[in-house]
Amino acid sequence: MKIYLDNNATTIVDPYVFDEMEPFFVQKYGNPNSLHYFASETHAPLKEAMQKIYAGIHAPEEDSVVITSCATESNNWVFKSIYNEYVITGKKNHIIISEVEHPSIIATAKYLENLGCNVTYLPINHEGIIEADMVRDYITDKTALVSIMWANNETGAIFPVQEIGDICAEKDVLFHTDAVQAIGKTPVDVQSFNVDYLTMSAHKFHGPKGVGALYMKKGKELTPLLHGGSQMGGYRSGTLNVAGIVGMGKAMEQAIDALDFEMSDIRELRDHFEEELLKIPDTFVVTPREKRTPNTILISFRGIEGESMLWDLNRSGIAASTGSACASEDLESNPVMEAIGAEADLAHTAIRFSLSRYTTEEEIEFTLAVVKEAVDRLRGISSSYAYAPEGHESGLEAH
Ligand code: 7TS
Repeated sequence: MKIYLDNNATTIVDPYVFDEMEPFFVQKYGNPNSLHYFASETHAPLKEAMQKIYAGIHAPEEDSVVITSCATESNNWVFKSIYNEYVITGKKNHIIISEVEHPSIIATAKYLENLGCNVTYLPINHEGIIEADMVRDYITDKTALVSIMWANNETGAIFPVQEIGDICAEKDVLFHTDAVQAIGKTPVDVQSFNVDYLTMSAHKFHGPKGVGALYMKKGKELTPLLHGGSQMGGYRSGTLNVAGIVGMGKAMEQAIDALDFEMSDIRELRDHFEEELLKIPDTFVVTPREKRTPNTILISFRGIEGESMLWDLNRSGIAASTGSACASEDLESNPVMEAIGAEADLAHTAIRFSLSRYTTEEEIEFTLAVVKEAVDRLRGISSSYAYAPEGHESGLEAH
């Protein structure tokens, strides 16, 4: 049996999405900007796909959705655009982010710091959540942008974007949210709160890899990223990724259709999985379940290196993660666990299980049995577990 529980890294392409994309490789392969039949037969599918993306986030027609190659690009773009529009021009020079943003935000912020921008990295609280009031405390008249993710990819923690958006609007500061882990897991409606820019990625909601998007509210600035053509309103030139855009549109439609299922049935399956995992002694989960996306569990097994657990799981055909795939080739501890102040040995023991609407009960029962066996085996040979003092403080609360 092969079991995929790493859906925060990427997801299987929905078969309906694949079907919808397929004709655009060997049949309808025209360049949409050409002046013949091959071009024109792509126009309606592209328009329809864009409408589905707009509808998925409730974006009004006058706002912009610019297609990119991935969320990393969307995130880089917003930050570098802010640098161009505000920092170089001397208008403002400060950006606020959380210290648990995805590396595509943190690394870009650090890059801009080297270019003279001031960056504030807000800490998370003991539940792994950013408190909106903290954003207010750090905004100054030099703050150009606040960028706080909607849902954290490691823990699934949902951040208070509504309140943060209100604070930014009140202080006249631009607000960007990386909604990569929110789409398809919680309702996303850009008209229901104050947001200026929002990042998405198709492969996180059963769409293809290599296509993402950046939403931008009407009247906001964005420096063109790629020059040389008129595509995407001149913001991002280059021949359109027709199959990718069609796929992203269909994936968005499917994700919205499946949202209730995700928020009820998948949540229930996740909760059952987590309850059973927490029956294993010395296990810890940071963020309370009701404050998380319905599909994610980040759990620590004291005394067991995350990588050892992954090895045992992988041998049984189960794919999980010790955190973001972007960082997991080195044996670093989990960044969220560190940010929360967990002691180093516990930060190294975190395993992320992320479910999807394709995850079955049978897969979860099998995984539970494998995890229990792995815990017994690995604790049996773990010197750190054997020597852990009684009543050892974890820095975390068990849930
Ligand atoms: N933002 C968030 C919140 C993410 O979780 C990821 C990918 C990205 C941006 C980057 O997306 P991409 O479209 O550029 O690939 N996160 C993960 C992860 O948690 N494990 O592997 C990739």
